[in-house]
Amino acid sequence: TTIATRGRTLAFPDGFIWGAATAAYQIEGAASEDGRGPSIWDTFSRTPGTTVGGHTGETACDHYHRYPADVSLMEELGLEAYRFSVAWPRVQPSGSGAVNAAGLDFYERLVDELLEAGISPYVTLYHWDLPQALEDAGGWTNRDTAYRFADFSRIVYDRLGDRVATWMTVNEPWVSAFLGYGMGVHAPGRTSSAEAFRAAHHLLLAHGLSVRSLRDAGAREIALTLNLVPVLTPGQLNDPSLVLSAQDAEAVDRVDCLVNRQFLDPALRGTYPDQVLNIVERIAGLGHIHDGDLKAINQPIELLGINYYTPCVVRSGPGEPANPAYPGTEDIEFTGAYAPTTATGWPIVPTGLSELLVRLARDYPEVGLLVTENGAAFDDVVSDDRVHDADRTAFLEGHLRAAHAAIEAGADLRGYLVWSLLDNFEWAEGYTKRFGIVHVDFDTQRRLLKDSARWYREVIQRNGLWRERTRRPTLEEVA
Ligand code: GBH
Repeated sequence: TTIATRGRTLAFPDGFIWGAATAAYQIEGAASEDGRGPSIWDTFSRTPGTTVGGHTGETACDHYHRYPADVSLMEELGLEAYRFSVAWPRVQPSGSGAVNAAGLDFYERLVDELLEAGISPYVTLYHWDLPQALEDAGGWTNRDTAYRFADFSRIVYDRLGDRVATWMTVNEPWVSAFLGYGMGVHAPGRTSSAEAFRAAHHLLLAHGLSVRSLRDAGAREIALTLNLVPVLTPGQLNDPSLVLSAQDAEAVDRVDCLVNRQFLDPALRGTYPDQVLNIVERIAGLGHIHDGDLKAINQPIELLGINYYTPCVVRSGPGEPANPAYPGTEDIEFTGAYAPTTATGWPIVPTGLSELLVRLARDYPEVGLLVTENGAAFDDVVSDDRVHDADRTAFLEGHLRAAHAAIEAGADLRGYLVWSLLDNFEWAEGYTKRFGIVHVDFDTQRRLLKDSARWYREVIQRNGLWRERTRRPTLEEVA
């Protein structure tokens, strides 16, 4: 790919897609309206001690009622694509069988509103809000859930497939499995490593079965979205060419296998890495992986969705206390990084994105790449109806420069979707962490464009960045 660099613009390829993303439970609210059934996130967040401040998605951004105004905002920002998720319990209140017409109607209205505004809808079919009835039957530890998901996918496709071109199956199966069933900090709040591995496999199976049923129905652009994580040692953060000791190299490889290749390899190659199989066998046994599953999971897809926030920094042991999100790494130390962090405490490492994209292009050359989430929480301050979030703009700019570098190095990156359009219900953090480029006042539901949104609008307009870095904020502005 050669990229035109017109004058002072660092241009992205023609046709590069600019957009923003959200997820149903994080923005919709209206949790018990129009026949929506309960999801595991309703149950979990209503359980004392699970979310900061006891916050729930009961009202969230009230997007269920305010979607026309929100689409107008997107139009004002010049978004070309909007990635949202469909709440399974809105469409099938008990996860199987009866369809709730009002649920499908809502997504149809939203899609029509987007199309009228000239914005392409990118539909995610599962962003963590499993119908509670399915959880009561074992949730993602139950193989049957994968088949129910394929049915649900087909129901949504049959209603919207004539208007929606891009379909995404499951969002971040690693998070669902290991934070939901292993570590217990996400719904359904279970804490079993064995269950986490079974859930991971069934989420992959759900992806494969869903691709199959979407494809049979005529879908042309299908994606799997993963949280992908560059794994490296503290030393490599400072010097990427550093040669690692055999023990450190093995530690990096094992964590990479668990968080990245456990999902990439089955979906894109039809295999599990041996490292993963060894750990799964030891912790969960292999009985849940049936003959033919890897073939079912390995369906051709057009796009890989990449959610990138921060790298994972590790070195060889001692891993005390053990990291409950990574079973099988008791002899590995998760060190974190000495880098500036966002409000969630995640180190800011833009080069992680370019490394990731270049590596994916090399190791999985068949699939197109799309950044489906990238963004950051900061402690925004509203004054005089403005939010001067220079830190967020700098974060986004740094990561877009990294994305641009990866394209120049040959990565087939098709677009970039910022997380998130709106401040929203940030899962276990409740409303205390704001990722939006649009500020939301959760008392009044008033929306306010942050400075980062105004900046993003200009980036979209010029299909690129400025060659010279945006002026750094002064100390007074940061204070
Ligand atoms: C995404 O998940 C979700 O798809 C989205 O719904 C969510 O709102 C958004 O990110 C922001 O959280 O503590 O340094 O080890 C992100 C998955 C998994 C990314 C945990 C950061 C921990 C980093 N996250 N990971 S660290």
